[in-house]
Amino acid sequence: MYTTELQKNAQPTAVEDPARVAEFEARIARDEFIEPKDWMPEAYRRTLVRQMSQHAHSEIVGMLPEGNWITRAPSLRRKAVLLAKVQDEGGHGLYIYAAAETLGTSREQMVDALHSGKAKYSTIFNYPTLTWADIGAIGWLVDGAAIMNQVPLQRASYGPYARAMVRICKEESFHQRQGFEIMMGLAAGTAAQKRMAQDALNRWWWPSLMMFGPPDDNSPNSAQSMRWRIKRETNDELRQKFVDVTVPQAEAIGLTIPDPDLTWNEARGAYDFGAIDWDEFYAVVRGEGPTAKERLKARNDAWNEGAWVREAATAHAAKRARKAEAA
Ligand code: FAQ
Repeated sequence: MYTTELQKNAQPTAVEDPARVAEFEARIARDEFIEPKDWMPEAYRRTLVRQMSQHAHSEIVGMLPEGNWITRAPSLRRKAVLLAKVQDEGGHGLYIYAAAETLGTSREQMVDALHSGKAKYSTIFNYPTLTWADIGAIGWLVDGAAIMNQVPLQRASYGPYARAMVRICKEESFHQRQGFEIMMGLAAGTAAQKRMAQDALNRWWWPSLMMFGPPDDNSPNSAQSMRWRIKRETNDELRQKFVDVTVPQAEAIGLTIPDPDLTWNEARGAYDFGAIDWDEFYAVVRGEGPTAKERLKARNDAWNEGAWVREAATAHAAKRARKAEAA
């Protein structure tokens, strides 16, 4: 995959000055933000480019499953809200691409990796949106999971990433509520509407738990990312928190989490939940998800069809620059 290749192709770095490494680590220990012009170990830079580019791609590809429903939203209000949400996701992608560029990787390189199919993006966006209730389920569960993961990233050690997350989390919080409101309406509606809401929950629940990544004992990047304070909580810790806040929400609207093993564990003060199908997760990561080909084609088509806009904007900018020079 892309990131592994990036690491393989990297030139062996000169041995890093131990004094600089020690100073960097001391800054991390003091919880200082690392800024673009500060010295940082090459491996830290590569880890950030890996995670941030995957994150930005997820936001952009994440526009597609919901975009599918803009023309079919059941009312003008729902359409306006969904349109605004999908635009927000595009904005999130742009903030994170811009933050990742401060590490010396160009937007073109990142976008090329996505369009050629080399880059990873979140598994969750390789599932289809079959009914309107899926839009509710995405807002409630997918944005809910995204917030759980992104709140700690507001304190990630790399300043531009952490600051991008502050605004993103505010917007994601609105997205989560709009999704829950859709589900609440459907669950309190006709029997057919409630069935539709339950069906969407059944299909999106397990993929939402997979969003948090592999279990901690099989997460090759976690330990180092935690040491560098890029990640502040592990995949399993965040997954557990998500289950614990979401189960009571489902109960409040009369929907059932599709997990026969779900039980409240008094001693842990947390829910025990059933086994996740990690074979499915790794298959989706490998690009075998139900809508993987469709998503990649949609991104490539949008890029190719937008070529004339990029060319026109570049020509206009060049004209303005020439005028400014002549003045
Ligand atoms: N999908 O060692 P770890 C959103 C990969 S934004 C695909 O645990 P790490 C907004 C991982 O990259 C959703 N691949 O890795 C929205 C690594 O591969 P690599 C995205 C996954 O980085 C809502 C390998 O497995 N959010 O939803 C996944 O320490 C609604 C081993 O894993 C972010 O990206 C996965 N689910 O932890 C938009 C948040 N999980 O790179 C529209 C930032 C793992 O070695 C509508 N990212 N992999 O080749 C993170 O917090 C972390 O990168 C994790 C993974 C937690 C995702």
